[in-house]
Amino acid sequence: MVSSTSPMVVVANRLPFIITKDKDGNLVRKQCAGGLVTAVAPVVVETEGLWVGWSGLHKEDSTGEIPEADPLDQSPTAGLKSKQVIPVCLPKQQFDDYYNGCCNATFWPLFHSMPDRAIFQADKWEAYRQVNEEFAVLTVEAVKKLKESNPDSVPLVWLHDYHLMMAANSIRDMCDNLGLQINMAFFLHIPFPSWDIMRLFPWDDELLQGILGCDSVGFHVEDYCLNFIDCCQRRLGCRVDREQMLVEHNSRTVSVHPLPISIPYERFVSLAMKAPQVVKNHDQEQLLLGVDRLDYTKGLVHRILAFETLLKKHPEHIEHVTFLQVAVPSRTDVKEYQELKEELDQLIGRINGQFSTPNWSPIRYIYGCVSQEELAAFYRDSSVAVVTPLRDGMNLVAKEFVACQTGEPGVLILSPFAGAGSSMHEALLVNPYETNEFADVIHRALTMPKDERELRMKQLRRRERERDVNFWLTSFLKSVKSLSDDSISRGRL
Ligand code: GDG
Repeated sequence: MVSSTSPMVVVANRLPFIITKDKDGNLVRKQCAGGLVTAVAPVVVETEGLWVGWSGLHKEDSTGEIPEADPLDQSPTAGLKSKQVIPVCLPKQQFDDYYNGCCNATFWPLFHSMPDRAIFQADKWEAYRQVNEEFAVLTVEAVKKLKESNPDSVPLVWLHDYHLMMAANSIRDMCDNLGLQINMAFFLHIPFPSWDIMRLFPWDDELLQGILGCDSVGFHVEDYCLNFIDCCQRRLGCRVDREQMLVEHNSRTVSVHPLPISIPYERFVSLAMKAPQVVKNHDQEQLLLGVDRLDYTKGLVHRILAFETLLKKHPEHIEHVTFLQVAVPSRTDVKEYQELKEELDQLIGRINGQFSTPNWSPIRYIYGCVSQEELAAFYRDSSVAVVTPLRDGMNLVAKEFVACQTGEPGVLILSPFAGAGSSMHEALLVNPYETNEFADVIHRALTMPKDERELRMKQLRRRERERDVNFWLTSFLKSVKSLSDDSISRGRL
């Protein structure tokens, strides 16, 4: 039976920390503060489980050694001993073909319903399959290790994201051959596209079968679940039950679950309560905020054009509103991302040149990563957060913003094309492609009466507090528990 005490093997593209060398050449852990790590690392620690992933080093530069945590380390991974970490080390070229060539050049745009940007290349797909095989071999090693120390346990293997959609069947076959009983789940952090988009991928049948190798499959929202079920039915001819969200494949029944990810809510609240003010504003100046990885799915250009339209339509905001955009460098070695950065630099330069006055510039632009403390202060001190991706699995920034709104209540503007849009009903929803309407919505947010802001923010905060990242994790554990309780794998449709 699966419970939170079943030892867990988390398998993700990356380890929960990066391994680098300090100035003396010693290996050290560098923390990555993502929501996934914060939520899942403690469960791996608690269940004495294992984490399989890429360490940040290539085979050419790695001995496979994992440093222990620094004794002063307070992060969620501090309790993770080096023997609980299984690093995946790949030759640089193979990693590049898998990661840049297939994950980011094919699946990222395709799954975000931007097929014109997707590249389909047989050799990159082959590299993806080989790397997934490598992950599968190391995952089975992890399962063996857990079984040695606890022979009666049924480990729970949890595969994460679009990097690992082809590992499950190999893991299952190898475990079956060795007589090792496991439960296996997959969670996708990005959208799952409709059949019309998925069918463009030349090897869509293999991919779907790859995911169906798991017992349980999770997506952020119901729409993505239904897209997946639809693809399985139409491409593979599977029998499906949309109401119960079940798919029958190879005499097994796979259960599908909407599991909306969230944030460590209380952590953001306490960061916001403690953080000093970092943005110095003139009296009565309002701050609009955008925080994103610099990625074409995040709709940065559309947002800035809407802000320009606002300044033209409502010149009363000139010198009274500043737009602060934090853009975290991402995939900087990829041409498309370099071009997007160029486009943004030019656009922001043009708008600042056109509207700036001696004491004010409309856009403050940070190209880089700020600390989480600073980020919490930005969230807290902004009047309006503009979270308007063209497409996004969930979007955690929207949730972090409301958690940090501990002072004067602000307004969240949200795109309906983010997973978060399907539950954060009190946000102002806007289609980022409709520039004029978008500008009007920003104006409405900036001029919204306090009682309306309060009402909306209170409800948004209550929902996010109740449905935080622990709620997500508990829901996931419940979904895999019901799996073994119902013996779904014997076929129930
Ligand atoms: C993928 C899916 C899904 C951003 N700037 C800074 C910074 N951040 C942090 C934010 C937030 C995270 O990065 C971004 O999370 P998102 O959810 O917005 O987006 P992706 O990175 O695309 O994540 C997404 C997510 O997976 C989880 O399943 O929601 O849809 O695409 O946590 O706070 N953090 C710091 N400095 C910054 O400058 N410290």
